[in-house]
Amino acid sequence: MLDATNILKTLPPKRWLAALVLSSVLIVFAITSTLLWDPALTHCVSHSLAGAAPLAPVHVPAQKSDATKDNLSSIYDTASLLLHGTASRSFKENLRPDVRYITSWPSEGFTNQMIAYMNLIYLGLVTDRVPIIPRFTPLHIGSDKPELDFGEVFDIPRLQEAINLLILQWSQVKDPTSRFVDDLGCWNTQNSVWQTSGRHHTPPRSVNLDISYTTAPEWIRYPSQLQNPTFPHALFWALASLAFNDTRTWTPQEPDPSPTHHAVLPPDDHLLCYDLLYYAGAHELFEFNYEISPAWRFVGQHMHWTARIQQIAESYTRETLGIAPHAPIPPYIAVHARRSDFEVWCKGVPIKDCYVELSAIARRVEDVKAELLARKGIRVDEVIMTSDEKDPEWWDAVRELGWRWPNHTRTVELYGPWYPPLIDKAIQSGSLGFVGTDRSTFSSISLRRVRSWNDGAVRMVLWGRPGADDR
Ligand SMILES: Nc1nc2c(ncn2[C@@H]2O[C@H](COP(=O)(O)OP(=O)(O)O)[C@@H](O)[C@H]2O)c(=O)[nH]1
Ligand SMILES: *[C@@H]1O[C@H](CO)[C@@H](O)[C@H](O)[C@H]1NC(C)=O
Ligand SMILES: *[C@@H]1O[C@H](CO)[C@@H](O)[C@H](O)[C@H]1NC(C)=O
Ligand SMILES: *[C@@H]1O[C@H](CO)[C@@H](O)[C@H](O)[C@H]1NC(C)=O
Repeated sequence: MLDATNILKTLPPKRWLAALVLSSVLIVFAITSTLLWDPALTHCVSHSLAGAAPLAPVHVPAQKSDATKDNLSSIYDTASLLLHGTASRSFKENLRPDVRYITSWPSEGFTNQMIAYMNLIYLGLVTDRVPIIPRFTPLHIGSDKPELDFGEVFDIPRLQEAINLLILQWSQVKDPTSRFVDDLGCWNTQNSVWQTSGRHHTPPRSVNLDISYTTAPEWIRYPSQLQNPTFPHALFWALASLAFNDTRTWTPQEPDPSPTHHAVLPPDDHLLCYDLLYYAGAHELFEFNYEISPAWRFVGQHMHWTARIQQIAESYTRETLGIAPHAPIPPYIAVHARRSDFEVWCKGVPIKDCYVELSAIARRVEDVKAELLARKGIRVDEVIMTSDEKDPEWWDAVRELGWRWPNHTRTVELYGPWYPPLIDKAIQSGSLGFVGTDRSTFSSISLRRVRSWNDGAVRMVLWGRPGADDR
């Protein structure tokens, strides 16, 4: 890559001055054009260059009504810009020809789905398309459980404003009770690695699609994963390039027929669709674990809880700490001890020697306290434990440390099956110090929130054998 400093190095000494003047002019020009940059204008320009018909803006309109913040109905106002009307029988009836859309499907537990949707929205930014986000789907908590709208959890108006991109939910596009099965052509980004398993990702039941998949080219993969693929990670910009025609010098594979109607459809250009974006990143595997994560920095950190989730979590926090309903919440440290089904990682090590140890957690809590005192001059005494552990003896040991935990006895009954972990996540994200369990995505995203939102002190505890966290 050539940048200003490299240009200087490659020139003979006498021409340095000229190059310096030239690069200064270029820098001034770059700064001026950045200052004058108008997202709406650039948007139109980039699309007219592509030779396509003029598109409706996918960005947040300049004159917003005052009612946008924390007002669920304003989400539906935004939909009126991007759809023909209210949720329809077939999604195709509702898409506007002058808007381009992008979508993808869920897999695994809540956090995996949240990461996949964060990546979907980031790819929406990268491709200038409106993301249509599926509901959270009960793949781990039992298929008899209800699906959950993204907008019930995350504050979409605030997100749209922060990232300057409009967002839709599938439940706005297609009536979730519609029995109509739409056909759609999508990219299969997983199969070239996990070929044998037939892992065709499916949308939530309420979206009701019959999908014809086209296997994406091999070069979407991380170079490091081509030879010895462990995880089917794909690169954001390689995925994005599938949305553009003018660089396409290759011929896509034949689409697989859809399972129900045996429709053979190339990947749709109006509603661009990928099977799964959980394994996507720019440079690192499982990139949400690292500060570099562009999906986190450009999207994830702007996915704040809805006011309702925030209020519920705060009332649980107050109850846990034993403070009055409207009293201010003191700074606290949150712990996430991920146990329950993590024995898959233990590989023969007995669970009692494998799972994250309380003594190791307690050491990291002390680290966090010390950092908060040194860095912020704040003494934090309160520690809130959150965990999926069921064993009452383990909880007795937590009590002996002087720590407390939210009482979820009535949470499912009051709010439904998604809420115990949601409330625990929101409690974690409100902490000034966070201690999580290594290899848990649940912990990892809470760690990111505490860093991005609260400038908090954070640690991950290692585990897998006795003394795993000794360092
Ligand atoms: N209520 C509650 N549930 C938890 C907690 N930790 C884990 N779970 C449950 O275990 C699941 C973990 O799955 P996931 O979110 O994908 O995270 P990961 O498996 O830790 O990477 C969650 O969705 C919860 O159902 C916790 O601290 N509190
Ligand atoms: C929400 O927005 C709608 C229209 O934008 C408005 O009529 C309504 O009063 C708002 N509700 C609240 C609670 O602010
Ligand atoms: C890509 O090519 C297809 C078929 O030629 C065309 O229908 C579509 O509009 C093109 N997409 C873009 C973004 O130009
Ligand atoms: C938790 O809540 C339930 C029901 O509200 C209550 O009966 C129980 O005593 C509470 N447990 C603790 C430890 O406070």
